[in-house]
Amino acid sequence: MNMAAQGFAVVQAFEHDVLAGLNAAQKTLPCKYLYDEAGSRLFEEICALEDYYLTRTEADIFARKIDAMAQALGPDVTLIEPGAGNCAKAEPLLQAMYTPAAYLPLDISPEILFAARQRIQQRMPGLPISPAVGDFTSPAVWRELPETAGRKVVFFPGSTIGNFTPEQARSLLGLFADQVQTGDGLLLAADLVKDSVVLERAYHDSNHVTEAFNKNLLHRINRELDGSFNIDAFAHRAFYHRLRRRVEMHLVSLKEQVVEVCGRQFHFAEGETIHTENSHKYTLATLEELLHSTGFQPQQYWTDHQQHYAIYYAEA
Ligand code: AVJ
Repeated sequence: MNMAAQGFAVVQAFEHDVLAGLNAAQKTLPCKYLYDEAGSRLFEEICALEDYYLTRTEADIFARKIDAMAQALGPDVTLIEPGAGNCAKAEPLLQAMYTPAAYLPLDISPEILFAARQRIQQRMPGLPISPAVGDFTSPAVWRELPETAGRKVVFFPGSTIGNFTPEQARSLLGLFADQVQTGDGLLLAADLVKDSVVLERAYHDSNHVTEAFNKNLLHRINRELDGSFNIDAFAHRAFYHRLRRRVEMHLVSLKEQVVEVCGRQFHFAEGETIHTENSHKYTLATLEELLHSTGFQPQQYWTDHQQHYAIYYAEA
């Protein structure tokens, strides 16, 4: 697909998904649409918040254990990273790895991806880097990656797996498993179940950045799909659902109202919500179960002293 056709397909998918989501009994918007340019910037702001422990906890584990991880991965490995973004996490790992064979980052945002490629290429001139642009949940984008000899490791940090329901997570790891051979690896990070106060504070921060991040989706619909959302008539809500082991993010309608999107009308009762994101939490046991169910054998894991967060290395 050329860039213009791709852009058109992306707009159509957004329109289709938003209309379908707002027509559902429980109104829902797919969380991947939170990450447009403004949303990605807000998410970066979230990552630096005191209340949002995930990013710094993960960074701390990487900082302390990067050599052990590189050793577990082994020599001459091709590192494949779905949702790589600015590739900031892969860079120190590639530096610590023994003669990495290649780096294949995948992301929906070409600008960020190609800027990152240039940065890493400068610092590691001998490393072959082949970025692919697209949605990593779609098998098509994986077919764009070049064939490589030798072992491969899929690198999936950031607790991105948390955005997927257990069923979706199984099919995503199944898709990863389809890309690798026996003995190849998966380095997977996930946020762990913990005190609900800590969890809820991370998604309802006192700086209101997560609120802005959530509401940005309504701004985006107004802009791109001719929407009439009155942003102030919705509130940000985030709560930990103990049985589903996930933080759910919603936008709550503060009054009865009708909103137009793409010329269609949607009715909101007072208190009705749009479910915008899930952030699933794992225990070491449920994470290992997920890995096993998709054909990966857990080899080793690393965690912080509070066991807030875990990074697993598993092999197919
Ligand atoms: C990008 C999925 C890891 O679930 O913690 C953060 C997204 N949403 N605050 C997470 C998010 C609101 C984040 N992940």
